[in-house]
Amino acid sequence: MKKIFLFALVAMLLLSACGSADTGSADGEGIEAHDFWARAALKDGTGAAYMLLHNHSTEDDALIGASSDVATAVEIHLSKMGADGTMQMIPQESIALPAEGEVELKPGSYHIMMIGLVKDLNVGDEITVTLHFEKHEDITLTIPVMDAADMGGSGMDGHMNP
Ligand SMILES: [Cu+2]
Repeated sequence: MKKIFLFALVAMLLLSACGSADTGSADGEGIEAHDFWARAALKDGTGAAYMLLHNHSTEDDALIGASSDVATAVEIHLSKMGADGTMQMIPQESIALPAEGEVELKPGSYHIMMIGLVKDLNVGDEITVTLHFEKHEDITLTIPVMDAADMGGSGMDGHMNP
């Protein structure tokens, strides 16, 4: 009995760890952000946020920026393996969101970089990040802070991660 209860509790925790924000209308229009999370990081350092962006509309769109009150600057980056075998980050002006397509922001690839954190981002905290799009209205997400090691992304962005 106790085992079953524990299993249910773990399942509940896992479910609650995954965010989803649908700003589209009931007929599945618009842009949706799924499975967003941010890596734990220290004050004055850099943090990163990841998510799946789904463009349900029949029009191409693009993520053109993001803002958050937890950092002095927020940029869109792409991590890429350089010729010398080290991970490099290249600032992006935008990420294309093709009509009826999806783009994954994940460790080792696209991410939202938060530079100059004004506070520690501890596992279990929640941060507010607003996404800006070329056409779609802003989407504001409440993003849970997770341990990157649990998300399969430790140290993959070329940052000095703890
Ligand atoms: Cu970065």
